[in-house]
Amino acid sequence: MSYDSAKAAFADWGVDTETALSKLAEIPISMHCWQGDDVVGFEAKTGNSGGGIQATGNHPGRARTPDELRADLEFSYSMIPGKHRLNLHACYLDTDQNPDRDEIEYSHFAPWVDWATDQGLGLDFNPTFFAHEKADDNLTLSHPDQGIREFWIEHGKRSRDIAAQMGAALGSPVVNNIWVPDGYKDTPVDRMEPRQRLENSLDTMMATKHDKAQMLDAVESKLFGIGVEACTVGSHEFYMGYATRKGTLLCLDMGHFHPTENVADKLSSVALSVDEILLHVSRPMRWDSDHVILLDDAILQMAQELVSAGLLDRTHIGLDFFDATISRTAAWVIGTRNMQKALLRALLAPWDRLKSAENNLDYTSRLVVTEEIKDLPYATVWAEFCDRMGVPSGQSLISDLHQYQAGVSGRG
Ligand code: RNT
Ligand code: ZN
Repeated sequence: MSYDSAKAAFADWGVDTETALSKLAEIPISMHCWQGDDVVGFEAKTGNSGGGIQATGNHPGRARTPDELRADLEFSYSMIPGKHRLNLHACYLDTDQNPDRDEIEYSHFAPWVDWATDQGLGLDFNPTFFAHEKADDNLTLSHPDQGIREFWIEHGKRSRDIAAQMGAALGSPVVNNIWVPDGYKDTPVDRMEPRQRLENSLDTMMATKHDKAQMLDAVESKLFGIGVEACTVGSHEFYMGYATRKGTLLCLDMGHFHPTENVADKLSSVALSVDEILLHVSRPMRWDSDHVILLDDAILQMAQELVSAGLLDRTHIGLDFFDATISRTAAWVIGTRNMQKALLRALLAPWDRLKSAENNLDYTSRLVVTEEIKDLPYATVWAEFCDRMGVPSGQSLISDLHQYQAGVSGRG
């Protein structure tokens, strides 16, 4: 089908494909660096990988150095339409020095900023509160030992400073997202004191105010992790309250809730209490397994909520998955494109008509429309978008992905 025919098919439903395409071109996706190397990073490690997050698989081609990771990223972005962002973790520093987490400085990340400037990418950042001997108890900012808390507070402060300097250099605010693995394997007798300690540590860490044009604080909750099944200190209620009271962003990770919860449903509620939202778009399978995101109902509903509730302007879309059983660059490309495809579908829906049917309690018409529009030629509009942005779509994508993977599979 030609694009013009597709355009006419959507126009028949009152939808302008050109408006949808120009909106889609303006939505940056923050791609997570850690899919490229199985969440290992570039420091000399001092602890267990820990934190209950784990990449499984041993597909050849894992990036072992910042240069390899950047090469993989450049290829991946060249397969993804539009201009996007890179989400870095503090353990991905690029330096010959070996600073401990409480010694990191902006200079250790300057090569990333130079590269991002060169590539026209925005950056986001995360302090790394795992994979370190001082996190081996699965307690960091809420640890009963004051010295350990102070170590991690210092790491968090430095991360915020680094993020702010990155934002200043790039002229685009860097979201600095705080996730700590803190929790208990077995049922704790005291849940209050750890939560008070976490709150106090966060307050100390974030005492210095930064210009919102440079850096935005975000906090990420979690239900449970491997090794912290009984209690996570930074639960959803903890951070929902914290973000509301303190004015930070709230990060909703799609793998961090009960499996039957609909994370898309949370957006409109959260948006009434916090100014801005950070998403970690992910695909949990039975647990927080971080599978590559598909164009499935969960992702489609997320995109629909962002569009129908008018939340695109105050939601930062980040990805969080890691699969080491397939080509890591393909994982990035497929997952990021799926997020964009979901957004495109949402942008191509006849919202006025649907909302009007709903408000008139005409749920029959609503259902007819939601089901009939599933047959519209989304693929043709997506192919047009890829074409205009100079990236492949359809079967030609396969050979490009395979060819790149073949070139990196010899890495040791
Ligand atoms: C862990 C959180 C967190 C991490 C990254 C690496 O459960 O989802 O976002 O995946 O910080
Ligand atoms: Zn996450």
